[in-house]
Amino acid sequence: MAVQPSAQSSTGPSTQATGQQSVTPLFLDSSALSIPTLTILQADGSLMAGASAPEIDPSLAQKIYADMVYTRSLDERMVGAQRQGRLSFYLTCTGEEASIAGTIAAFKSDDMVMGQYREQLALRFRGFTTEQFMSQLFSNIYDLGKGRQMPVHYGSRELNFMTIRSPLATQIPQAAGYAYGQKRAGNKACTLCYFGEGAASEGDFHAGLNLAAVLKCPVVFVARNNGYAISTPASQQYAGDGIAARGIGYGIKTIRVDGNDILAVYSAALEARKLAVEGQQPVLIETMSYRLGAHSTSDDPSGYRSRDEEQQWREKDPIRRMKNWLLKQGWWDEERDAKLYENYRREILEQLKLAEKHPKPALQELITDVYQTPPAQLREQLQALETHIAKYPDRYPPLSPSQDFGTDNGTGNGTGNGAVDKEGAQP
Ligand SMILES: Cc1ncc(C[n+]2csc(CCOP(=O)(O)OP(=O)(O)O)c2C)c(N)n1
Ligand SMILES: [Mg+2]
Repeated sequence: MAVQPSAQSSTGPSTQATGQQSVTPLFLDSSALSIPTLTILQADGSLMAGASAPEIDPSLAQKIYADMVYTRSLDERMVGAQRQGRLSFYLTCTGEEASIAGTIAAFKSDDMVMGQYREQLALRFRGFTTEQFMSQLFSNIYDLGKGRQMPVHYGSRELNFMTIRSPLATQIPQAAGYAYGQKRAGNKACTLCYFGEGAASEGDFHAGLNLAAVLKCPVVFVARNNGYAISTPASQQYAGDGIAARGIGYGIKTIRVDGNDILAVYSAALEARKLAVEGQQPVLIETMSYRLGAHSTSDDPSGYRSRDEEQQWREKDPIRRMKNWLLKQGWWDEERDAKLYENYRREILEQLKLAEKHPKPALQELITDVYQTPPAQLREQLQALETHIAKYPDRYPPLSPSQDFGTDNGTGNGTGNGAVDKEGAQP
């Protein structure tokens, strides 16, 4: 006999199951859930039979494409710079450009973005300049983060892009909470939160999704399923049906899309934002793609996956697929394409050369902007660091000249102690 749920009070927790009752024990497995993958665009740039492209302006389509090309160029150049010993570390978005471009393009500039570390394209879409990328990567005096973070941990208050943090999945409950704030403010903005399928194994993923579902927070979660968490393939990360199945489990509207298909990602993201803002609820998009590059410049994928596998995915390149569609639309040509790559390469190289020559922030910057008046132990540590660097000067890069620390003026913007004013500064 089926167990009957107890009667519900109007205020008590809901234990009422939905669906039909059964009179024999029936255990469900993942076959009970069949999650389709939205695909619109084929490799040759034509649409799938019966599919239609989302409404999109030629100029927006061209911008999306240009930003994808920009990110690919930036990634190639910066991996090269790391190999030359000019940069300590880098992470690419290579292969996943459509997952980022198609989502960010569907959101408004006052929507908050919380990324993992492979979403530089979202920043670019919002106007982050090459100079700003380089300043962060080289931790120079113009870095908005004052050189305190590892490379690729970008952030921009102006562009509503929350600073990237290293501990995986921490952005997920933060995004739920931030979106709850947006809901309470009633400002019709939402939060766009990116993470990898590996990060979805963290407890924070479950806490964040459940929080967002129960409190009906306007947040769109984008799970970039790129097949790997460093060297661990997705097949060793979970036994269920990807990340999408979990969204449904939490009572969140969920869609799975071909992450190499810009039109599929964009149309899903447009709808997702609408559901989040107009319906005041969370949404989950799982983008199925592949991390074409190494996990980071500290990784070598040849030890854990085959060249054949990489080649199969290279053939599904999201940038080439979009270009083929643009060409078919008559919105692009080969001459413009060649120029675009050439201009980006030149611009990135020029800015790289400039950025690496600028000094690093003054040491005192390490302890500004946290406390109005830095406490004694921080001052002591700074003093010890200064003594250490003075002893081994050739081991450290040139720093911006130290100023007398004096008393902080309490502005909390790092400009009250004589350090370089990076907010307003231009090289
Ligand atoms: C809490 C925590 N555990 C482990 C790590 C080390 N780590 C950095 S990236 C990564 C893999 C993440 O994989 P995924 O979420 O799929 O993102 P992808 O790199 O594939 O984009 C791991 C284990 C970390 N940064 N934080
Ligand atoms: Mg991954």
